[in-house]
Amino acid sequence: MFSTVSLRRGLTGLVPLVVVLACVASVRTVAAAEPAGLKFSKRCLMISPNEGCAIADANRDGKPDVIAGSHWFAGPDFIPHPLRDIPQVSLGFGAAEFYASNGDHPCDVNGDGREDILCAVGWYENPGGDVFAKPWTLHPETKLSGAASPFLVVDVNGDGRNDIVWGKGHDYGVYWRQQGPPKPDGTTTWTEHLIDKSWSQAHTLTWADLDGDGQGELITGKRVRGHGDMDPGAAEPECLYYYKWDKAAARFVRYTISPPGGGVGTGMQICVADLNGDGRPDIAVSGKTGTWVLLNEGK
Ligand SMILES: [Ca+2]
Ligand SMILES: [Ca+2]
Ligand SMILES: [Ca+2]
Ligand SMILES: [Ca+2]
Repeated sequence: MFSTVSLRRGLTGLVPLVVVLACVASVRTVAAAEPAGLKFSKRCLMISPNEGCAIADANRDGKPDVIAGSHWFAGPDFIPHPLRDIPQVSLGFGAAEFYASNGDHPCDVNGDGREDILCAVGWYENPGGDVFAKPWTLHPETKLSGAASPFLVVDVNGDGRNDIVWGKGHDYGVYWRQQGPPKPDGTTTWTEHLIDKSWSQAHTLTWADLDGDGQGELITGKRVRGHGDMDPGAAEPECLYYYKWDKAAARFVRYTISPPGGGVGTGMQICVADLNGDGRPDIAVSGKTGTWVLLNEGK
């Protein structure tokens, strides 16, 4: 039960050499920040310019593998195998104009049972019936500026209305936007709440139940040098966190997966799957500080 994320390449000339480190025993346990959370052991598989990764059973042996850039890594030991040649060139990503909700969660904004489309300019209402024949009405209430890709559509506070969780991909700030009751004309209403503004470049987010309590957690971290060195905080250290919703306090609480300067940052995707078959969801990320697997050791 692991998800497959489409492969993407992140190309930059900042790290000129591909260094495969999979056989090097670089495992160490990360002490979680307070309050005590899950512990993760982490391992760097490769340092390369690649910023995309996927988890899939590449060799069909029933064990999930990590695929990132020029190599795939056979689980559960993540032995590297060449996959393809990727020129070590420097390219900039074009500005993303379209943002998607996390495909693991329904993005029905207005609760009519039909999945809608959210993007930077707002949300497009699914008209129902033949969706190719009818116009989709744009609702600008959910317009986001510089949002992460993807951002998440999830009912954070459990009130039956889907909310939005998003980060600023090239600035400081991770937020959730709480959906309130609609106006009589159907206009959706939203209230923005800050989750964390202590680090920048939350370029990608995902949502998964890391601790097995049935509630999903927000997982995100710094995409190191997301726009070269142009973004606010670009020179600050890489980090990876999860945020757990505290129902009683009605806020997110942060837990550290890998602390600032701990080597682990994000790129374009955060993959979650049980990589070692122990029942606990693990994490794979790929960014300018390397391709990493983070094994969930529980509390
Ligand atoms: Ca496999
Ligand atoms: Ca809600
Ligand atoms: Ca959970
Ligand atoms: Ca596991």
